[in-house]
Amino acid sequence: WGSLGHETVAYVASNFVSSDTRSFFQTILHNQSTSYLAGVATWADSFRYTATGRFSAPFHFIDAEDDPPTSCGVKYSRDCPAEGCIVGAIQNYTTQLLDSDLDAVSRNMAAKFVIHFIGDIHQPLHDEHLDRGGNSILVTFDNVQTNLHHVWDSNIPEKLIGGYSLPDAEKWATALTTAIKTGVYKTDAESWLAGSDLRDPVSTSIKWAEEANQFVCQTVLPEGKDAIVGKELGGAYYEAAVPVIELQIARAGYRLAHWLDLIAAGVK
Ligand code: DCM
Ligand code: DCM
Ligand code: DCM
Ligand code: ZN
Ligand code: ZN
Repeated sequence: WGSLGHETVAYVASNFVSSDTRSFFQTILHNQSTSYLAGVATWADSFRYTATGRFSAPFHFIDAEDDPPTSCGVKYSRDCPAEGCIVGAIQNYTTQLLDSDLDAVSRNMAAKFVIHFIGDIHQPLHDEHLDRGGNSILVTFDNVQTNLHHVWDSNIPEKLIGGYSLPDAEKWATALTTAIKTGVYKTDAESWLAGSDLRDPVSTSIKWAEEANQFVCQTVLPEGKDAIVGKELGGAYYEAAVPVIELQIARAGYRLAHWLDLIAAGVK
């Protein structure tokens, strides 16, 4: 996701964490404000472009070697290479956070990675190998040239909300929070947490990746790549993608809150 998506996921999570969890992460992140999660949600995207952060570039995605739209699916053993992937990164940085002996600098970095990667794993094209997660599929969006990955990361969310500032993210998160508590997601939200097991972050997060990857076949490329190359995606394509993006941002935020609650309660 772009900054709007990541910051919205973080604000949704802030709305659901327990007060102990809030204090725990406000201390780790040295930020006592209500934006303590949103304020660091995009840090990992800047870090990966630095010399010291280069190692973390593969941690933002898992390149599922499936065959959309005929066949979608993610397999950890097949799709997570030695250099790492988003599922392995969630496992590693979650485990680090659970170690009470971890130094403050590493703890701060691990928290920022977990906050960011639980967002990215819910973006369908972060769970797809085809054309580098859609980065090589050139399209137009409202007459501007871009690529399919960027359309899902940023163009669609920003057209929906009308901006990408921190207050825009907070406003979107307020709407999604209401939808989870009393609206369209109320009946499903509890089921989003089924399978979240702090003792097994790989099987937990591979399920999130698998679920998002199914949207590659259903919504991202329902008629295959050739049907969208060079096409304008700001119309009917946008309309079909919006409900999937709203659902995935809501799920990411709600799951992040629960995961942070489990971590804060589980530090030994
Ligand atoms: N980005 C950045 N610095 C760059 C290039 C991109 O901060 N030099 C940001 C823009 C998007 C995000 O990275 O918000 C996209 O990241 P990804 O698609 O890898 O998740
Ligand atoms: N950004 C975004 N959507 C845009 C433009 C920028 O999410 N339409 C993000 C990408 C960078 C940050 O905002 O992470 C700063 O962008 P810039 O360097 O373009 O000011
Ligand atoms: N990306 C992805 N899958 C890949 C390669 C990249 O999901 N196989 C993501 C990471 C960034 C965006 O696409 O969010 C752009 O990546 P880069 O700047 O590395 O081209
Ligand atoms: Zn992306
Ligand atoms: Zn990222």
